Amino acid sequence: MTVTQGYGTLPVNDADPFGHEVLENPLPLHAELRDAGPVVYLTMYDVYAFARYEHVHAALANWQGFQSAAGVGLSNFRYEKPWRPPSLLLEADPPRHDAPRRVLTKVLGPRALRRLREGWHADAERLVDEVLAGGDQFDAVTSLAEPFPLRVFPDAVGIPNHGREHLLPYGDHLFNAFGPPNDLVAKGAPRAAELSAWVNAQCARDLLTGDGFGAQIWAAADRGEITPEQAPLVVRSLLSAGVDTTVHGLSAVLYAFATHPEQWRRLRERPELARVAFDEAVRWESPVQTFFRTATNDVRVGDHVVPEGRKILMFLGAANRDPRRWDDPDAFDLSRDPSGHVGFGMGIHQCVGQHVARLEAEALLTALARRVRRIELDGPTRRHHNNTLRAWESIPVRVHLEKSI
Ligand code: OVM
Repeated sequence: MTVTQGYGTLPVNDADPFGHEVLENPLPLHAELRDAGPVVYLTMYDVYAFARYEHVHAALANWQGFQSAAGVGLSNFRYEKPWRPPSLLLEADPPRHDAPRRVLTKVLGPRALRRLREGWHADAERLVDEVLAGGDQFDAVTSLAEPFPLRVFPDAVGIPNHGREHLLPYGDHLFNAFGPPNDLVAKGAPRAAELSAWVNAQCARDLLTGDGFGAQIWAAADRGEITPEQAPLVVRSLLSAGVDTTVHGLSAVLYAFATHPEQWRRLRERPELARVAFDEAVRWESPVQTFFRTATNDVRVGDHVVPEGRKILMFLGAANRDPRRWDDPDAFDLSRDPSGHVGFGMGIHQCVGQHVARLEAEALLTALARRVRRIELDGPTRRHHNNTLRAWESIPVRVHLEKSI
């Protein structure tokens, strides 16, 4: 329900953005929120919401006015104890945020990734060969989008093999925990301590291989760029933000191609479009749908004021399909320029791992495009509901192979 649209009155909305109906299909709520005005009050959670591109973008770019240190979930760290020690990156502001950020910017930067490129492309070719050897019908989520990041990323971080099955459930719970304490959080709660303890244990220096991202973070501590107390938490950020996000990003781009055969043809003609395709899928699907910020002052938005200390929910997915910013926003289209989308965030917190994600996508898409002429849905898809992530549980596909390879 949307009421009170009179002059000077704040638009309100009674929907539950974390309810199953919205998680199954958030697009109608997104349109409602964008159209209601630049800021909307969400009665269910006593928080404010931005859903238009202009306002989401501006707020994300303004860390002074919209802080992250009070948490980027519903829980306000000014009043509530966080369920795990706050992230030094995601849940921090300058100046504390900056040293850890500088370290990861270098460790995950385009130059640093060059040494991984060849190996990841070969890994993608091998995985695609294995999957296609099993037949022309498979699940794009469980056969490609999940196994590929799990094959390359934990090795790149340098964690041991044992226990890697904990990574996805940990991430799923973490991203649920940014939302309200609903059934999705309750579902993950029984294992949260165990999963958290396992993840924390993988951040210790002596468990990490000598040449991975993890070791490089510890080397930065040796150089005094961060403290030895900060190093394990920075490694934890990789294990927190680097697995589920890429799995659902890859699911998004595979679903997009399975439902847009003309775009797949285009990619096959010009495989160098793989990276643009991935960014367009991140815009189109917004695997990370929402994060909160907290107002550090009374902030004026149009005729309204968001009071100091209050939470504002940033609808990244709604901004990424705002017709005020994008032509034909619901179209997945490789000929558009998707840059400027807020699917990776914007400003000082913008995804520091985005080059890693793009490299994974490029490797998997080019390997698939080499061998697959056509990819199409082969049965009903199923969504996976998460308080923060827009995710697929199952995307059954059928492929038509290139004959000569
Ligand atoms: C972190 C973290 C966790 C989840 C998401 C994220 C999307 C970062 O622990 O730093 O960014």
